[in-house]
Amino acid sequence: MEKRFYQKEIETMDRESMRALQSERLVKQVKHVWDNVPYYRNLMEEKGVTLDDIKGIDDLHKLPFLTKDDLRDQYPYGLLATDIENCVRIQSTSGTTGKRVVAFYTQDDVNLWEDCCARALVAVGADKGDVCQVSYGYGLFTGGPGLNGGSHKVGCLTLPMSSGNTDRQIQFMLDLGATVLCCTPSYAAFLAESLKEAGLSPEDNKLKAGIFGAEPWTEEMRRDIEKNLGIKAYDIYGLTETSGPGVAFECREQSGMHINEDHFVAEIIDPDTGEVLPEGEKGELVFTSLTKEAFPLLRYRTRDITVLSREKCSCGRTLVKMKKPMGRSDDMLIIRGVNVFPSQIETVLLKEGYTPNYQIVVDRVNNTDTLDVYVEMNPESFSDVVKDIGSDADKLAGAMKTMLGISPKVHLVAPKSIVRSEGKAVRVIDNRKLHD
Ligand code: DLL
Repeated sequence: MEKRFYQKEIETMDRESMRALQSERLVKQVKHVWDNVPYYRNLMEEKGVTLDDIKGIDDLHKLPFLTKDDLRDQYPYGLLATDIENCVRIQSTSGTTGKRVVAFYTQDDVNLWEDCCARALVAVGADKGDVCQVSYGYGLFTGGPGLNGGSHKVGCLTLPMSSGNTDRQIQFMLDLGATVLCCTPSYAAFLAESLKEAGLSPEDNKLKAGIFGAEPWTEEMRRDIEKNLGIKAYDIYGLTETSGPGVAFECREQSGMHINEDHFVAEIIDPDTGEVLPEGEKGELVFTSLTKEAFPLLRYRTRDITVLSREKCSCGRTLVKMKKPMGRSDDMLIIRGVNVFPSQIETVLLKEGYTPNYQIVVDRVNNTDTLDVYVEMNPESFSDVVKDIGSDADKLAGAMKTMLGISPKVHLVAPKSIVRSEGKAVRVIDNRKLHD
């Protein structure tokens, strides 16, 4: 019979036992942080919280929040909770030098992270004998390494393709008979199109399931990918700060992602007040790690907006489910899987001698994100008609690529031609319509 669970006892644990496990682990995790991370200990002290106040999961709300700014401030070692000699790995967020967050892992941390990814793979039907094509990027990005490790644990034959080189992806997919595909949803859609262009139909590949995440995607996109590749497409969620993919994963029911609650406790808060909201209400997702050695995070504000649900799931898992993230409470954009902040674009413009009058237009064409940046020229360069506007735009695009890691299309426009709004400037127009 097909295996349905990777760690059945945990994945189907009754609520009371899970809360007891979480309580026990939380107390230990908080002590570990208190003893080893002076920065967080200070935050606790400022809030008047001591170790005695944290007796179990019901006391979680007493702890102070951590934000991405804390992580950046403390770059690189400020939140490390173990000697660096005990660490065997770092991973980092996509984005730029200024915005990078570095996460550290001990061997045990890697092990538990890979278990989480293995749970996701087994939930979609992967098993020994499957051929798992991992087409997330390998390297600092967590997607490739995480699913690679999970695939090994399940016993699949792992194809560590990394992203890009579509011809080779297709060649291995077909020649080696890949049955499970792991990549971003936009790359899955692109692969599907490329197969079609090569005159291949869904029956020509052996794929049965795909695990797609790292960026928002819609139900329509899911249906398209399923039809064009002839597979079932599943969502997976995670963030570098909390280890990477596998914090939450979809099961056969395809209606939200089960959170690996034995390793990560989820709360939903009001992003404006920080108040914890009752289960079922929409708000910002906050995670507390329970088992991490090197880089534990207590009450980390993800900025992702979602809803939690404890409705019974037909797959038999009792782990709480989160809906697809419905946007973010900060201004971060995810473009082709890369985290982009409008402020980075502004920094480049100012550095290159432009005014900060700009507008970012993001769209999705043929399932690939596009990034157009409209920038007003200075009156001086505008009157200089002989100047080659095209080469100026290319130069600016190059500088932005260096900062962002992805190439925008830059359009230099006449001074004062970008509409000024009365309130906050509308810096970003996102036409991707990824959410209801
Ligand atoms: O994207 C980890 C990952 C890799 C997840 C592979 C799934 C698959 P970061 O680069 O740190 O880590 O970006 C984390 O990406 O806060 C969300 O805003 C967004 N995100 C991740 N998964 C999803 C998803 C990886 N399934 C940020 N749906 C998170 C929507 C997602 N957004």
